Amino acid sequence: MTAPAAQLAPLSRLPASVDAVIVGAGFAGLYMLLRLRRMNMSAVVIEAGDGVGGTWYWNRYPGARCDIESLEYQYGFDDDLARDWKWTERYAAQPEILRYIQFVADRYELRDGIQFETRVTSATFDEDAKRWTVTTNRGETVSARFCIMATGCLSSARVPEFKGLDSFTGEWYHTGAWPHEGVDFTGKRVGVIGTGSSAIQSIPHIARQAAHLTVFQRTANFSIPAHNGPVDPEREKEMSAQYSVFRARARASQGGVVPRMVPVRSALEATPEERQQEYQQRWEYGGFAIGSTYNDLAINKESNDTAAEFVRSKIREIVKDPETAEVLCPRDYPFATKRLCIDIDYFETYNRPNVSLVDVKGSPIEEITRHGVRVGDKEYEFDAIVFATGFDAMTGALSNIDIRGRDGLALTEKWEHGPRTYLGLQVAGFPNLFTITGPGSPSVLSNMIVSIEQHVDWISDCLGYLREHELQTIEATVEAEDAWVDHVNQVANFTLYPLANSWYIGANVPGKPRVFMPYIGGVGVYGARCAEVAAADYEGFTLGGM
Ligand code: FAD
Ligand code: N01
Repeated sequence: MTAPAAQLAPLSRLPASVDAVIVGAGFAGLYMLLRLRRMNMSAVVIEAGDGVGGTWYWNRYPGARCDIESLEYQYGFDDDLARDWKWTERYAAQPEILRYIQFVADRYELRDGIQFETRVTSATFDEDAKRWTVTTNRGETVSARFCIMATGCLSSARVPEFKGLDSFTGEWYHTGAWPHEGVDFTGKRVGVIGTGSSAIQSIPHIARQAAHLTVFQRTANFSIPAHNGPVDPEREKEMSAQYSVFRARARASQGGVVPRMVPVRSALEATPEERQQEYQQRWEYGGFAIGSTYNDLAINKESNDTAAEFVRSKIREIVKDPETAEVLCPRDYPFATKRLCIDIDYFETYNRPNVSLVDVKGSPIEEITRHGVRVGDKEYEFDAIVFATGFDAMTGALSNIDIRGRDGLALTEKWEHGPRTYLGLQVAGFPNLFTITGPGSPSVLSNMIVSIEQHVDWISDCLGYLREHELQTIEATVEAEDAWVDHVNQVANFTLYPLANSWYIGANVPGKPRVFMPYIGGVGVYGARCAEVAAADYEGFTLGGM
């Protein structure tokens, strides 16, 4: 997806030395740059793509949109920004979110601080100089006091290692690296591999264009209708009048969104009729609301089963062919312990005559052939294949960079048995390296913009503290890191989440260590802990002098 180093010439725009290198120009990298500039620190952003946007730059597949409502899925650091930008839909589509990020880049004049079309290949800590040397695929290097990874949790798109992919004579695409000019599937025979969020969003669109669409499903997923529509003008008015007040409530919440429909009891305390009514109410409301119908859905399997059965009953209601409906009914994991999918007409799409579903759970895809996909002894012929096969999540983008800390220790070696961090912000042995929404932080289990802002604010305050106290380095201690990793695991094991073979646990990448990566304790609890650590003069970190 990026040209090899040998083909790229240096752009000679990178400064030789800065206070901070920021890798990535998505929501995280842009806000980080803004904060550092406001502190009069010199910083440069290095970005592989040729524009800003991160996720919203790369994921241009048809149907891509947010699943956190637009009014919440935006920056909250500037009330004027929230007032000046108007979202059109309850769940904004990718082009609109990308326009928003571009608007932000222009409004705060950030573009001249970003070098595009450049991939960071290595980052090495020099213990004597106490500086990072960051190298790019153009052969350039930058020396920086701080190295801040804003590389994204879902930015390392992954095509499974299918035998024979090179021999396929048709076109193929990955949802996470979609061509900018779009793809016209009109009249084509298309195969989609995968039924996660990206597939669930794109399948209805592809089905409307293609002559025939075949979906290969390994694991059936829970999906809830978005009931998308125009932004509610009343709510828009209320929120944009004082956005920071709403954002403060989101920051104190479990998931990083302003709590509504707060659950007050166990599913088992409700009668079957009450449960039916309460699930139905949230199904009609749409989106993630159903996940918080009761307060024990994430921790009690019996309660969880009631939600799972409700969704299965909906699938049977929508999908006309009973056999197809049964294949689409998720049974392999508890409700919402993989990322819940939010859709527009997903299950309805299987009622179209030009759509068929192939269950590859028992009989996996054997190979990609010259003409299509082989499952068992059956070959399906296609003009195009779409890999909606997800990402090497949370650690993939970091592992792609040769990051070396003290004594030349490679991050990949340190994380051989799974990622270890203190608060998801720092790694022992890697001074002055920060990971925005790193493993061990709420990140992907939250409204990510809220988590990104909380991390960027914390890192900025930390760098301000170091400067004020004339300190050169900050590094997580091994003890603090060990304790945090234990805590992250304990909290995860208290829930039903580890029962799912999800990307949260690395299960989608063969050979990846099985470790529950995000912190499930909640955005509010986590933010309070980070604040306490800072207030206690960065407890759990070693601070180094000049
Ligand atoms: P990213 O947006 O991933 O940006 C990281 C950037 O770093 C990329 O541009 C990448 O090119 C660059 N980069 C990585 N490695 C290198 C390198 N070595 N050198 C140079 N550049 C590099 N979250 C939500 O909370 N709500 C949603 O509704 C939602 N919808 C999503 C929909 C899709 C299709 C996907 C894939 C994710 C979604 N997410 C959602 C998660 C989403 O990733 C975050 O919300 C957010 O956009 C992440 O921003 P970021 O800046 O941290 O990372
Ligand atoms: O990726 P995924 P995604 N043979 O990993 C299947 C965010 N997001 O891009 O489940 C056959 O979820 C795999 O099967 P299985 C969101 O956080 C948000 O869809 O491993 N199938 C699965 O069905 C989301 O969770 C939105 O058995 C194979 C699919 O490919 C995250 O990004 C939209 C296979 C991958 O699903 C990732 O979503 C899009 C194989 N060898 C993304 N290998 C919103 O709605 C993999 N699969 C906002």
